[in-house]
Amino acid sequence: MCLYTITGVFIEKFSVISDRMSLLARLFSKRKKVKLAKIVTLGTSGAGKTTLIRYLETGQEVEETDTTLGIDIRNKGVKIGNWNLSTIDVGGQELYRNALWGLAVTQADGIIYVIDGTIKEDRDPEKFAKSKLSFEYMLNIINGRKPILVLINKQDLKYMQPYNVDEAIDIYQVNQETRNRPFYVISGSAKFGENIQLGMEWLMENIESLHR
Ligand SMILES: Nc1nc2c(ncn2[C@@H]2O[C@H](COP(=O)(O)OP(=O)(O)OP(=O)(O)O)[C@@H](O)[C@H]2O)c(=O)[nH]1
Ligand SMILES: [Mg+2]
Repeated sequence: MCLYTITGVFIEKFSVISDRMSLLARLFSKRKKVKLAKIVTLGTSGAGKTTLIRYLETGQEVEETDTTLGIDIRNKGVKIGNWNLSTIDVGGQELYRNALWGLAVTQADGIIYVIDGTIKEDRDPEKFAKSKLSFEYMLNIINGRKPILVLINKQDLKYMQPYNVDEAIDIYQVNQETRNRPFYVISGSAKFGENIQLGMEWLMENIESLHR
């Protein structure tokens, strides 16, 4: 009898607590779920990959950066909407390209390929050839479904007359149909954050549709 009463009170209290817990659970489930994704930045040395990541982390103009030696992985350093992004920033020097790019892209949900728009064929044919070669290298190592945001960077350096989007698409042959890939090409400035949000929105939408 006594045991029954105690058990009855316990059950009653437990059901009140569990009701409250389910209310909390329902409230929390209404909050947008935080999602995780991994972004890899690729491009020749000096193109602006690290600068771009610093901009995404801080939203502020980026001061000088050091060249990346090897791979710099930062966990959840970048937040965009309800996404937490881990960034895998790979050095663009040839040594790292050959040894590490292939490894890094296997981890990627999305790729940001940064091209220094001020590297032009007439001004610096050697750097230009290297820049084109690196772009082709990247396409050869990436699985065709992963979205690739291409940033034609350093548009703030007006006096250098950087390539615009149409010129870059033509020169680097960034053609969605012939290359059969999800590309999006933007021109902008990693240093000042120009146009970066637009590009990131496209990238996250495409990553999201792959996750569905
Ligand atoms: N004016 C201008 N300078 C930039 C921009 N993005 C990068 N830079 C400069 O370009 C140089 C190289 O930038 P990084 O971001 O270190 O280049 P990276 O691609 O990470 O190079 P590696 O680490 O060697 O592969 C630095 O002096 C940056 O300040 C930009 O949008 N505008
Ligand atoms: Mg770097």
